[in-house]
Amino acid sequence: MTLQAIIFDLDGVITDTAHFHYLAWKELADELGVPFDEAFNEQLKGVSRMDSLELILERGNLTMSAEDKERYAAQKNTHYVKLLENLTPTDILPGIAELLTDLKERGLRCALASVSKNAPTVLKALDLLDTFDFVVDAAILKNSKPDPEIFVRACSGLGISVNEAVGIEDAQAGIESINRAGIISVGIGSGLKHADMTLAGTSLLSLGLLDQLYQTIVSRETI
Ligand code: B16
Ligand code: MG
Repeated sequence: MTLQAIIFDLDGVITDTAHFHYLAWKELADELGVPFDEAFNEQLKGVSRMDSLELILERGNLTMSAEDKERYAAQKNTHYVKLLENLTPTDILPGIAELLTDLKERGLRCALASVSKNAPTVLKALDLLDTFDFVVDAAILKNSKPDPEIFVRACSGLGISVNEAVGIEDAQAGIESINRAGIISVGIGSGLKHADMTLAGTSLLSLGLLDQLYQTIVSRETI
């Protein structure tokens, strides 16, 4: 078996929009009087907009009508989209452009597995819209990460099986999603559990390293 594709998370792997999500949620949480910090924000990574709002309301012991939830979620999104206006290709995280070029040259494919409905806007701002062979449509997802749905869909979209890919994520929910899909997982950042390999930052990523990880795990499993 050989490695056929790399599946990327967006926020925190391709670019640091994770910080923009943080700023937009923080402003809303402050308005609602709900304590909000980086540690709590970790729980929102890879979680859909509405599920994120539910977690914030739960933390503040707040209840509100479905109508108000829609309004607050839209308010957060307007702020987030405003922050995206500053995004340019220089915001692609270190090592990612090189990795994308290398995998194309080697004939491998790549997919994007982001639960963000703004993913196409972000890719456009980064000038990466045509780079990905398949982008999972966040609008049709039934479940946020850590459910494996998004990574399974990414493999189906590429026409490969889950044991022919490596997935890269910066959030714990994302690592769980990759693992539950049966895909080899690479974590970016600190404090991540259960990843097959963890790197401190995207600059440490290389196709050689991912291929080596893949070969090591596949050969171990076929013994
Ligand atoms: P939107 P990912 C996720 O993207 C973010 O990590 C998460 O913080 C955000 O709430 C979610 O997208 C939904 O984003 O509000 O833009 O639809 O990590 O899966 O790339
Ligand atoms: Mg992420």
